[in-house]
This record gives sequence, C-alpha cells and structure tokens, in this order.
Amino acid sequence: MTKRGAFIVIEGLDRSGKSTQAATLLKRLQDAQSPAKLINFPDRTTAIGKMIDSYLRSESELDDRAVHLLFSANRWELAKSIEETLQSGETIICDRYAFSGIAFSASKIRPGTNSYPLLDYSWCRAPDVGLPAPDMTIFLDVTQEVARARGGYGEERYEKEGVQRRVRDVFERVAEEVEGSGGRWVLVNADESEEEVQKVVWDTVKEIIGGIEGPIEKLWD
Ligand code: NYM
Ligand code: MG
Repeated sequence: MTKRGAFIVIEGLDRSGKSTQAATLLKRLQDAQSPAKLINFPDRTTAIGKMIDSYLRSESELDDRAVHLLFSANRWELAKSIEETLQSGETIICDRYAFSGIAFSASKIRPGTNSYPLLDYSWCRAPDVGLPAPDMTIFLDVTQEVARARGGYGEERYEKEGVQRRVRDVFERVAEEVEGSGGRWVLVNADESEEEVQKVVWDTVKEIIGGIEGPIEKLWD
C-alpha cells in the first residue's frame, strides 16, 4: 500500500518561534529527499485572507464572531488542496491551524470587563469540525519572560501580554481535548535555543516523515 504524506501542525503563541522552526523543518525534510511543503494559517493571500489581514493590522473592524468564521473559512477553502497534497505523498508542515482559531477567539474578553469567554469554547470549535486532522501537532511552549526577552510582540491585534496569557490557558484545554480524541499533541519547551528546539522537533517528526498508512482523519470527529 502506498503511503500518504504526514500532516504536521506547528502551534504556539506569538514569539514562540513557529515560523522559524517550520522553515527549518521544511529544509531538513527536503535535504532528506522527503517531499514536503509548508503552508500557514491565516493564508493572507486569498480573498478571505485579505479580510483577515486587514483586521489583524487594525485597518478594519469586524464582529468577533464574523472574524472567527472567516479564520475557519480560510482553512476550509484550502482543505481540499491539503487532502490532495497528502494523498500525493507529500508531507505538509502547517504553521498554525484550527487550534489557534479556538485559542485566540475563546480567550477574548467581554468589552470593558476582565471576564471571558466572550465566545464560548464549543461555539469556537464547531466550524472546524470535519477539517483534515493533523497526524501530529507540535506545540512550541514559550513563557512570557522569554517572549519578552525576544524583543516583545509586534503591532498586530492580539500581540499583547494579557491576550497571550489567556490564549495560553485556552491552548491547555485544546491540548487535553486533542489527546482525548486520539490525536497527538507534543509539547516542546520553546524557551530553549533555536538549535535545541530544532533538534527536539526533528527527533519528534522523524518517525512519521516516511509517510503514513491509513486515511486522513477528520478533526474532532
Ligand atoms: N489567529 C490565527 C487567529 O486568531 N485565529 C486563527 O484561526 C489563526 C490561524 O492570527 N496572532 C491569530 C493568531 C495570530 C494572528 O498569525 C496571525 P501569525 O501566524 O502570527 O501570522
Ligand atoms: Mg504573529
């Protein structure tokens, strides 16, 4: 039986080193002659992605539920191409996925208060049910202190310490649910040096880069 590509998601807070690690992982796979491709969410190049981009850069305002659904729609518009790529035998490394979708939306506070959620956790999860499920999610866990030492956050919406702290809490619940539903969630200490994290990531994915037997699972199904 021919194997399909592995679907590897890299998740984490802003400043956790996701994009750097995803790019290095891609290079290592290519060096090992293992066909692989890197994608990221939000994919800001599509029509939906452009609306998200403008929202993140605070150039537009959108209702919190509306933007949550746009993030999900942005994944759905690429779902078919993800499946085709995996079936063709190519591995996908994906920088953020539905887990960021839940974590960032379900950590929003009600305006003028400190209480959350504004959007209920299961409401946030619902639109992503049925998407292609990752074979493995690597969560790059960075502490607030190290993120700060890396030069702090950028200018985009959500790139603030209070937001990141709440997002981290919601990610813990996401991790439990992924594991509870049979998914693989690997927590990596992202406070370590770039090289150290690279080593751990490579050791973690090595076993699945030869391909996967069996069907692509569906998320939260
Ligand atoms: N983000 C990302 C969401 O709020 N929901 C989602 O579904 C996804 C995929 O977008 N702060 C947020 C997390 C980030 C922001 O992502 C932009 P990046 O990877 O920093 O460009
Ligand atoms: Mg960012």
